[in-house]
Amino acid sequence: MPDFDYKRYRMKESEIFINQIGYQLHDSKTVFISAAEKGEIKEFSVCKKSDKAATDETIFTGELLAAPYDEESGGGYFTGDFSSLQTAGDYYITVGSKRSFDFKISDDVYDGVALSTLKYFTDSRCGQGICHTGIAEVYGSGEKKNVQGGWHDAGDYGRYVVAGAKTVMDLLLAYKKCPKHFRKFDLLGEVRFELEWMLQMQREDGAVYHKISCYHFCPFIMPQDEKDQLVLSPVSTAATADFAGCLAYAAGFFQDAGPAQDEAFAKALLDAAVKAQNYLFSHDDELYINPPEITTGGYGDRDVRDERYFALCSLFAATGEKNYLNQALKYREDKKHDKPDPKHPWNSGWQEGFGWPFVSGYGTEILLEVAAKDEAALSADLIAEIHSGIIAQAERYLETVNASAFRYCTKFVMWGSNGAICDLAHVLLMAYDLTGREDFKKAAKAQIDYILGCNPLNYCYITGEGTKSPVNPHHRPTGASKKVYPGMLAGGPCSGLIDAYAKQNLAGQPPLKCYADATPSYSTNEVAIYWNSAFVYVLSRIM
Ligand SMILES: [Ca+2]
Ligand SMILES: [Zn+2]
Repeated sequence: MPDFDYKRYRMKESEIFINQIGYQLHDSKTVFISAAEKGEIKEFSVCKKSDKAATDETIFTGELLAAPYDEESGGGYFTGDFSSLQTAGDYYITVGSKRSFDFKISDDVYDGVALSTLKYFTDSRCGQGICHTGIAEVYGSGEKKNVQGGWHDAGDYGRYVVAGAKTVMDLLLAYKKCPKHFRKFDLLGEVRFELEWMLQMQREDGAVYHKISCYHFCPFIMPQDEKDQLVLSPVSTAATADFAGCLAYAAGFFQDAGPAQDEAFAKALLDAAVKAQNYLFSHDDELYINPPEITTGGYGDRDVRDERYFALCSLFAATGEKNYLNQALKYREDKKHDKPDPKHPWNSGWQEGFGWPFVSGYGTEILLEVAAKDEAALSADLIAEIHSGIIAQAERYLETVNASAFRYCTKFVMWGSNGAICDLAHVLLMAYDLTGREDFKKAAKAQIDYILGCNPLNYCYITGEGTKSPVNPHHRPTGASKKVYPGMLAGGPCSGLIDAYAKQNLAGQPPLKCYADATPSYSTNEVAIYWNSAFVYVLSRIM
C-alpha cells in the first residue's frame, strides 16, 4: 500500500500536534509543537473555520511554553493551553505560517471513535460458518474437539484465552461504569460471543486449554482461506484462572438482576468458573510454553499469582464464600514481599495491573464493587490498604505525566505501548473514583489525547480516524483485502526494535518515534483485541 498521501489534504504536515478528533467542551486542551517548527515565535492561535478560508477567524491566542524534557520524546517541545476555549465548532491551530490538522470542539466529538473501536470486535469474529470451522486436534492426546467462535486475537487468527479474558474484563468494566455509552452497540451481545467460545475451551476436569490456533501463523490471507489443521494447546494455570475470574464476573450480567437476563447462561458461566477454580485448588502452577510443533503466539506468563488472585476475588464476589477471599489475600500478601526488581519495576511487589500478564487490577476492581455494595464484606484494614495502594500507584504515574513533554504516563515504551498506557490510565481512573481528584482523570484523558494525535509522530493511532492514521497495520484481513479495517488501535512505538523492519528503519530514534506504519513491523503496527478494549475502557470513562 502507498505511504500516507498528504496531498490529499492539500497541506504539508506541520509539527504541530493536537488531538485530531478533537475535544469535549470542558476538556483540558493542549497543543504541542516542536522547537524547530516554533522557531522564534512565542504565540499560537486557534482559528475557527468558516465556509470560506478567507473568512476563518482567529478567536484565541496563547503563549507557547517549554515542555519538560524527557528521554521518551527526545525533548525540544513546546506547549500551549487553550482549555478556556469552550465553544463548539471546527478549528485548527496556527503558529506563524504553520498550521495544524483540523479538529472539532463538541461534546459528542468521541461518539464516532467509540463506535468504530467497538465494531472492530464484530469484524474480528471467528467461525459463524465462514472461517476456522474445522475440528481441532487436542495437542498430544490423539483426541479431537469441536471449538467454534471467539474473536481473532490480533493481526493473526489465533484465539487465546488469556488475551480474550483480559479483553472481556475491560469491556464489562466499561459497561458496568458507563452503561449509557453503549446504547448504540450491543456490548453484552458482543461479549457473549466471546464467552460462548471460552466455555468450549474448558476440559472435562475443569482445566482450560491455553489457546486454539493452527500450528503456525499463515501468510497474509483472509481468515476463510486459512485451512490448516487447528490445534488446542495444552492447558495452563493462567488460562484456567483468567477463565474462572472472567466467567464468574460475567455471570452477574446475565443473572435475573443483570442487564442481559439469561439465567441458564449465567449458571453455565458460574458453574464453569467454579469447576475451573476447583481444578486450580488441586493443581500446582502449569506455566505455558509453546510445544515445539506450535509456533503461534505464546502468551506465556512466569508469575500466575495475580491470575489466581483475580479468579478467587471474582468467585468470592459471585458466591459470597469467604474462603475464596481468604485464599485470594494470601497471593496478595505473598507478592507484596517480592524483592524490588529494577529491571521489571511494573511487576515488583503488589501493584494493580490490567495487562494480559498482569491481571491483579481486575480482582481488585471486583473487590471494590463488593465493598461498595456491602461495607462489612471486607475488613476496614483491607479497604484502607487497597485505597492507599491504588492512590500511591496513581501518584507515581501522575509524576511521570507531569515530567513528560506529551504528558505520557510511563518511562517504558514497550511492545503494545498504546494499549499499555490505557491499562495504566485505568489505574489513574481507579484513583479518581476513590478520591474525585481531577488531576488523576486529566492524566488519564491525556493518554487518549496522545493516542489521537498529541504525539511526536503526529499519528492518530486508530485506523480510519483523525487526519493521519495508520494505513498499513499488521493485520491479515487488511493486508489480504487491501482495505484498511477501521477502528483498530495500532500497538504503537516500541523502543526495543524487535522486528526486522523496526531494526532497519528506526535505529537511533527516541522511544516515542520508534513506530512505523509498515505491514511487516509487527512489534509497532500490529493490532489486538486487548489493546482496543483497553482504549474502549478509558475512552468510555472520559466521555
Ligand atoms: Ca501474571
Ligand atoms: Zn476464524
